[in-house]
Amino acid sequence: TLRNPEEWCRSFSHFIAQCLIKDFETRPSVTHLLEHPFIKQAHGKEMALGQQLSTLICEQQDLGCKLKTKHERINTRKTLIIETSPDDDLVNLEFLDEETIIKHLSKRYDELQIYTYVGDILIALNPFQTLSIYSPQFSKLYHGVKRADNPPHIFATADAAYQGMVTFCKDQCIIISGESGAGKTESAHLIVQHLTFLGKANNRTLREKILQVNPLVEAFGNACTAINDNSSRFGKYLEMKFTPTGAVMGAKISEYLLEKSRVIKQATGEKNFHIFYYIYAGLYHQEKLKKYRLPDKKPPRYIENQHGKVMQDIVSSKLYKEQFDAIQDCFRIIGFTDEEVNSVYRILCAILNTGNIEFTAITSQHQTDKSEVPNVEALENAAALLCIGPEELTEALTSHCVVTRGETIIRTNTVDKATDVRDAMSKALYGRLFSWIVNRINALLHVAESGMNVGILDIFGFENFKKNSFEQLCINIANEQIQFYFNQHIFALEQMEYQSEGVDASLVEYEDNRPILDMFLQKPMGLLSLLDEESRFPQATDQTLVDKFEDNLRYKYFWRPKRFELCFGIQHYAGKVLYNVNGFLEKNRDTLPADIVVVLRTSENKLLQQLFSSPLTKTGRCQRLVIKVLIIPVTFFAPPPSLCFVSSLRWQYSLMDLLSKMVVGQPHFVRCIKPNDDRQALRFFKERVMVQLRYTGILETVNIRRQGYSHRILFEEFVNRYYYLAFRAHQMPDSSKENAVAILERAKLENWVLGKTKVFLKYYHVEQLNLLLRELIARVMVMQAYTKGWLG
Ligand code: AOV
Ligand code: MG
Repeated sequence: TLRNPEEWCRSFSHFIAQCLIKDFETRPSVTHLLEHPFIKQAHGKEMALGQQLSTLICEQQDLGCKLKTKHERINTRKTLIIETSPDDDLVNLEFLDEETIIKHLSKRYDELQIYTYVGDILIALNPFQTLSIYSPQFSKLYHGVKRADNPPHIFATADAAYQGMVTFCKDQCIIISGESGAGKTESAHLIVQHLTFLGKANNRTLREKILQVNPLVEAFGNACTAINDNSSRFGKYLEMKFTPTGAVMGAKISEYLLEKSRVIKQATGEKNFHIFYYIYAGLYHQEKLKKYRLPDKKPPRYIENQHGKVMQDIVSSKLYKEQFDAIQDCFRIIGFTDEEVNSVYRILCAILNTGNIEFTAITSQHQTDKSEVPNVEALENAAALLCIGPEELTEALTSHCVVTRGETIIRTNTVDKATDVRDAMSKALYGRLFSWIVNRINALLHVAESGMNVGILDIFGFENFKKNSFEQLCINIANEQIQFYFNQHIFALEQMEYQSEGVDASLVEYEDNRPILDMFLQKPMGLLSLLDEESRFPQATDQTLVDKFEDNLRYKYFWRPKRFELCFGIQHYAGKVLYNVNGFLEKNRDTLPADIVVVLRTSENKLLQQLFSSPLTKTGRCQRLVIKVLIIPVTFFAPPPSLCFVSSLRWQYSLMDLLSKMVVGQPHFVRCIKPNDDRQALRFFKERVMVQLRYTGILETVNIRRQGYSHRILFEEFVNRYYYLAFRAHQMPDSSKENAVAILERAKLENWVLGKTKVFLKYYHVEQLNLLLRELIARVMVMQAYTKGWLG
């Protein structure tokens, strides 16, 4: 039912259409299509359209000698060997154990083949060096072709998600996991890069905007840690939105659990969020430190490195200055107004000044709990940048209101209390500013039309430092959740389905981390519930908290070391971690005094007003961030249905949201592996890799991918989806088991299995079926265009 050539072009099987449009960009006339050898052949007889076309495109476009000599091994290092090999997919190996897997990965890593498949899962070894395998030429190579035709690549995963979305009109999600520094964030960037290529809208501006999203939010949400110079200190879920024909039309980003405490304090050898260094160096070079009321002799305390690094280190860094310019470009390209950007800078500089505010005790005969600000300049600077009165700010920092029996009493703050209030204000300002930036990006990249999306999940990786605190606990629990989600998808759900469908497939044993998750999340006696409960008692201390944990958590994954009073240990899926409870209660309470909110609301700065516009509770106090209980529907984790997932409010935006989003899409997994801890290229430490393979269950994954059937499709859905392959368009066959078999046989597939209600397929079957379908649709459409005379 096509009406005109344009429509034909538009609705032509996405893969083919894009290739053609690209190829005919310079000669747009439809009649020119006739000259294309592909069309000539199509007019002729049978052909494997997709395959031939991709070869043609490869030949015609100048992809450079590398791609032309696709089967020629290029031995110079740093150059990808564009040659497929039997160990591209570990599932293909005849003999398999841990040693063999390591041997192959190590050999591949030496040859700079950092990617390897385990069935449909991609293993990515961190190369710790720049590789030349992400150029536009490579994007073209990984575009709608059969996966086995090219070596494994992160682009192939992006392509699989994209093709899955276009072919089945189903949302997809790509889950990237791995420990800190393993390469998740880099992988996420590469996926976004390739998806923008695949979904190439004619709108170049949109593409550029989307590509600026990651650098911008990472400037605010990433920092240098002991493990990774660009460590993500928040979880990020980026959804790329596409039209039904697969053109990119927008993006949406969700943030999870920003590590706000970093603003006020960093562990030894670590740094604050990147943006603070960028802005300080940038303003210094633009000679604007004065305008933003920043000290020019000594960097502000929040970014002063504890190891005596001085002013010069920050301002002489070319990188910081360049990054500041880049961030300004990001803001501009995405569409922030100058006024907004200026407000953002003012708030950042206000935070830096706030950190410089000091307190000293006023001791008089009657009072010992009073404090004052000796360095008024820092306070005045902060107040001026925030457009609030300095007296009001001083009041809010050094005293607080208490309402008892309808009476308001003003109490003074001790030095410690005032310091806490100051830091709480800095954290709140930064946290809210970060959320505002994310929301603003979403508004600027907003798409009204409904479409489909590919989501990319990149969270903070599993962490185990010398000293681990509340932040590491949050990060590691989130990673436990991701591991659980992986296990559910790869093992549990699959095996349950074999049983219920009466399919005989040998069960693979795997390490189930559900008991550890129960220990954290169960109500009312899980670790998080206990923490929330203790946070409610004003008299509670870190000591009472850790005692409470010990008394209540009777799990083999929990222990209390004798030598360290305020510590407890957890046996996580990825290893043992010792946590120090110092500051746990305060961090969990995450309170912001109402007095601060009240004064910030008086600001004349529009952005600041917005940041603090959420309602106060009836008592006049700002709503506390703890002790609100949420129940995550158990359907997120299909079996078993008995468990309730409970979490405090600060988790509302993290795990629950994160998992609920992922659950709706078809998942694709990327497992990042760190080959060494020295961040050195070409160093493959067997032991280190072995540990990661073990705890991520790679060996078990190989087994289940080899024996198992990763795709289980209802007969009805299967017949609806693929009936073209065996029936004529007008036939509309019943969605019966027999018709499903007819399709499978016609497609000449082997090794599939039938259940009671579903077809059980290996991951490569689906790829084959989709390719056949695409070729067929393309063929039909070319023929239609001919019949209508558009091509001749
Ligand atoms: P992460 O996201 O997994 O850690 P990153 O993606 O930040 O780790 O990677 C750490 C570093 O490894 C990067 O800064 C790069 O130097 C290098 N790297 C990773 N992947 C590649 C690649 N494909 N090509 C070149 N270099 C790479 V964390 O966010 O700490 O959990 O919280
Ligand atoms: Mg990261």
